[in-house]
Amino acid sequence: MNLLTLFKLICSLSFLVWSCSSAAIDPTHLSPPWPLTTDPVLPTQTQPFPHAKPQSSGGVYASGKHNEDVSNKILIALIVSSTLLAAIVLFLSCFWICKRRNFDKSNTDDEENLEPAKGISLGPILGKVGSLRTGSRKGSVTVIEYKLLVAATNNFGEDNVLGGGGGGRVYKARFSDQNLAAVKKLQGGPEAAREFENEVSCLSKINHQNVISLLGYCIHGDTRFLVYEMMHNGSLESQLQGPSRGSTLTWHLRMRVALDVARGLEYLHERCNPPVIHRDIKSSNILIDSNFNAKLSDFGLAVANGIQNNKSIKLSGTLGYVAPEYLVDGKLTDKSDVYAFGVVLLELLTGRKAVESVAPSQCQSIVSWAMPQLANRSKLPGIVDPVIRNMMDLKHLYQVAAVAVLCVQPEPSYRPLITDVLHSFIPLVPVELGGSLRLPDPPQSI
Ligand SMILES: Nc1ncnc2c1ncn2[C@@H]1O[C@H](COP(=O)(O)OP(=O)(O)OP(=O)(O)O)[C@@H](O)[C@H]1O
Ligand SMILES: *[C@@H]1O[C@H](CO)[C@@H](O)[C@H](O)[C@H]1NC(C)=O
Ligand SMILES: *[C@@H]1O[C@H](CO)[C@@H](O)[C@H](O)[C@H]1NC(C)=O
Ligand SMILES: CC(=O)N[C@H]1CO[C@H](CO)[C@@H](O)[C@@H]1O
Ligand SMILES: [Mg+2]
Repeated sequence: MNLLTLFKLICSLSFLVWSCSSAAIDPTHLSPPWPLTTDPVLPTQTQPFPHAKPQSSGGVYASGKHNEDVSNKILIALIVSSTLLAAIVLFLSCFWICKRRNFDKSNTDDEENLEPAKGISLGPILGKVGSLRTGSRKGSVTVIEYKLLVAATNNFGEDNVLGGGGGGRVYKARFSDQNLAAVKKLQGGPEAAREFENEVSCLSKINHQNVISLLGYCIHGDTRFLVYEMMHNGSLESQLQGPSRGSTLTWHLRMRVALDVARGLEYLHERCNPPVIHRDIKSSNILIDSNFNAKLSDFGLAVANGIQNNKSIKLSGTLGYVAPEYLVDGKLTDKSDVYAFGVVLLELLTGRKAVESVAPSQCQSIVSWAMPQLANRSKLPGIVDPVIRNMMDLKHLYQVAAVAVLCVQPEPSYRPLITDVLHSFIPLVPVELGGSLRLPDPPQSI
């Protein structure tokens, strides 16, 4: 609504007030002073009808019964006009509040849009950390000053190390009391540079609850830094193989991790355009936040599905998780991620590592170890991680084992799509953890 129509509305309303009151009260019968003209709130009412006042002030005094009638009319007129007045005031203030709100909103939108352009200072990253926590905005990635990283990580001190893998170490960074982040330091040649570029371009386009958020990056000489949201409960691998040995991971939490990973992969495979293949799904690349949300990380190897089967894509991945057809022929599809998901599922079920060393210089993959026992219902409970053994519904265990068997099929076309996997996990995860399972009263521990 524009201001002109508003003005017209007010004018017609005030005219209505005036004509109502003059209809109820014959001005010639009024005793002075004319009540409405003394009202300072509606000074304009005398303007369009200047004759009203002289008429009223020169009015004839009535008496007796007729006088009572007149004061009744005045009362009615007063009630009607003050009601209308109140309505107008209310309407105007509503309109004003709405206008203000819209104005404020568009203002903050502008600020948000400008934010990434400002770059390079502490302000944007802190704002970004804050806004990503609410999960609202599709982030573009900020360049972060090197000296800021040095200060936040205590000069990359030993005490700040969160972990380390093939690429480099990961440090805890504290930008302020509230704002923690994880900084991955990548050193090395063109290989690392390519993975860095790949990860930045891939993650800056993705905003999903089960994919890690990239807050920013930094290039300092030969060294590159990726700054991620902090994942307080570390990786799935450290949860399973670390000091707690998976004892904090109940059956339902494990099912939730599987569901979250499937959700992240479903997003990459089915809802990204072009579809993305992660290529490095493994328990150390599944990170867990303080609410026990699981998210996918390490997109350095991720490729768009369009360039699959390109022989010049270097064969890479992690032993134990790589699908056989990819290892043998370099054939790469979304089913390679499904295979790796199956391996992670076996880790969740059994608590074992993807590759165990059974003898000096001899390894056994979890797939070849578990396969013969997964298909036999009487053997299955025996291979479940001892810390959760006998703590789940057996029917659920059979179902999860069946999904795992399908995912690690050597023939890719026998493996399910991640969408099908995702839908089979939803009924196994309690409602409070993001699934659809309603636990009986009293609630079992989750
Ligand atoms: N955003 C994060 N928040 C908290 N901890 C993290 C974060 N990113 C990584 N880590 C920790 O750092 C460890 C090392 O991660 P990194 O990705 O460098 O190595 P990796 O996954 O073990 O092996 P690879 O180099 O093959 O990926 C992880 O296992 C995890 O414990
Ligand atoms: C295969 O990948 C290389 C580099 O990764 C690229 O130059 C080439 O065009 C790709 N070929 C096809 C058919 O996509
Ligand atoms: C399943 O395992 C049990 C006990 O180990 C064994 O007796 C049985 O023959 C197995 N069944 C099949 C179908 O392999
Ligand atoms: C199982 C586990 O490690 N849980 C921890 C996850 O992180 C939160 C917040 O840091 C801790 O309170 C939990 O104990
Ligand atoms: Mg990793």
